[in-house]
Amino acid sequence: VSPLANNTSSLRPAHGSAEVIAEISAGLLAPSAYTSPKFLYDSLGSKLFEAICELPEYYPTRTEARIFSSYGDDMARVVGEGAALIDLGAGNCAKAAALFPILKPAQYVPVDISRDFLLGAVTQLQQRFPHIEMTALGLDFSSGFELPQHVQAGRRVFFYPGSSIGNFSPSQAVEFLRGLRANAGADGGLLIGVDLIKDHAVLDAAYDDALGVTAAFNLNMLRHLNHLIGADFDVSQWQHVAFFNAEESRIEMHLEAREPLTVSWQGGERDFARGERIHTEDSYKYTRQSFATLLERAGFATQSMWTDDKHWFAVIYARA
Ligand code: AVJ
Repeated sequence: VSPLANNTSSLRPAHGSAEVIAEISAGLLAPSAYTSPKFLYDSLGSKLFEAICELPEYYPTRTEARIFSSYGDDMARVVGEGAALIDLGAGNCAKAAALFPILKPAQYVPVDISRDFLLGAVTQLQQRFPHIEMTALGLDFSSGFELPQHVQAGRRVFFYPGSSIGNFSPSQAVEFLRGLRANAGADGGLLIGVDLIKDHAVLDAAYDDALGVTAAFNLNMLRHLNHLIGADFDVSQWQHVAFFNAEESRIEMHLEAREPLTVSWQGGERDFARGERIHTEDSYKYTRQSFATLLERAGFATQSMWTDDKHWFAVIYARA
């Protein structure tokens, strides 16, 4: 059985849909230009993100992995076996795969906007774990999505590691998590990774590394936009900017024009002054208490939390 659920590759246009073009245009034409961070992830973007996870400055992936390996058995007891594990933003599926031996899911449903990258990963994974029923969904889950009929209803465990919840504002996060809770089933829940507030220099370095991999990751969005909306961004005219905004408790990433320039795309055009920016990503940081409160607001009842010695990152299981 092919793990590919929405097998539409032959029907898909090479470029973005009219909806995607309208969404991106609206952001680029706003008084302060912005784009959704989901457009960071074409195939190259997904690979650059994998490289980011290897950087000494980018502590979240490594810290979270350490929490999983230290407390995995404890987590497995709390989560229970035989769930449908729904992996949001699965990417290369490595985090979930590492948990299969202890969580023993019956079904695995990885979801990722970077469809081709995801399918490559799942095809390999299905061979390593033939007894787990796998269904890959290549879609944007940020605005809600439907699970296929055959995904068991009673015990759905949403797996949302890596602190990707940080891409939502806190109020958007509550709304998104409410939707997950409503779909988890009576015995289901949410296993989620959250990045915690820490020394600002540590945060800044994690999003502006010495090698410039995060800069390449951010700038690659312009190449992706050229493809999606037929834009003519010249990457060399832009630079990566990232910093912790303490008032908002978030890392902000921007692309800043190095010189006055004009960008045109299908149905749009805009001038940028030197120093003008496109806001490309927010990555909200929480305290253990502020995130527990956010989960409560989303309707989750009981919570178990695991963290590292320095309290840099937290993994939480919240019961639906
Ligand atoms: C995948 C959203 C968790 O916010 O840390 C990494 C993305 N951006 N470096 C994060 C990201 C720049 C990452 N998430």
